[in-house]
Amino acid sequence: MFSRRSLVVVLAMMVAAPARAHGPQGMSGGKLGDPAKATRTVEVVATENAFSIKSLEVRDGETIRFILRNDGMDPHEFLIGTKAEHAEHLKMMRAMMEAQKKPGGVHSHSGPMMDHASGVMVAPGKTATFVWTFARTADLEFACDIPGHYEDGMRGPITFVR
Ligand SMILES: [Cu+2]
Repeated sequence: MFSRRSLVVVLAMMVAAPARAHGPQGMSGGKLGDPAKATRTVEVVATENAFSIKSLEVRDGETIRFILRNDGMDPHEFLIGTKAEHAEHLKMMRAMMEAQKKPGGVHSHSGPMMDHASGVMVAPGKTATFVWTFARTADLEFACDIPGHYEDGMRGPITFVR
């Protein structure tokens, strides 16, 4: 398993990136929303390794303000994407963590993964907000794709009620 130190180093770099919201390129399920159009607020608390919500029901076109509070000791993220996209993102995260463990490993993190916002990464003790407008998508999930966390159950289905 990855050490807590390497996790914190990698994630600290990610959190320090200019765009706080991040997600891999091509994640689907909608787009970043206009905060003025948010019609609902959903509060989510993250701990090791679980979210306070187990599933989420949304309407096609609905704009939701998510407030993610990290009550844990590790960084956590809350990302929206399909099951397949989370699996792909998880692979990238693992590769980054492996690179970090090698001598002279990665010292910076940039690239497409940081350029697209489909969620937020939150440091321990912090709270972050992001607004998302949903578009009907099959197999949509919210999840924390930090290696180990997704597997521990930091994920839940997003279903469209109409
Ligand atoms: Cu997590």
